[in-house]
Amino acid sequence: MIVHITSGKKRKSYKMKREISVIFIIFLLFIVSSCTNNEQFESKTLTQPSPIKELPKVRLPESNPITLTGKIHNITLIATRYEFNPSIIKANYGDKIIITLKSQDTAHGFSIPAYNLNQVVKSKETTTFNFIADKKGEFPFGCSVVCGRGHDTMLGKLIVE
Ligand SMILES: [Cu+2]
Repeated sequence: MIVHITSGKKRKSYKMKREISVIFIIFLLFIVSSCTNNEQFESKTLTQPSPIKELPKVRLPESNPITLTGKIHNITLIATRYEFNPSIIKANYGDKIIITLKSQDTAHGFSIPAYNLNQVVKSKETTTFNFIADKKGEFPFGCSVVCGRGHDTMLGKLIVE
């Protein structure tokens, strides 16, 4: 093909043109291949469920990180107008508390809002329930059934250390 080209200048310009065209072809090939890759990727995502990505290693808070002590407090709690006896319940963090709530007169309730606990005992009946002392601190409890004039003063305290 370069038979008729005689001058060095012409040969040089031809060489340059050839180089440019080669670069251009490579560039075209690159574009075409990247386009076809994209198409393949798109069709993959349309027809196949995306592969499950490994979740980032975030340390989630444990749902119940409390270590149980194994200790059980069996408490008989007498409810009368207008007091609980005992009015103070002490436990250590992680203890289990079993309360036998006895009404000696009318219906009463035993409510610890901080523990989201509310148990009602019918007139002169007994009810038993339990919970884990999984919050540290001092938590007031009170009667949750309006039992008379002094109902609002029918209070006690749970102390978890
Ligand atoms: Cu009451």
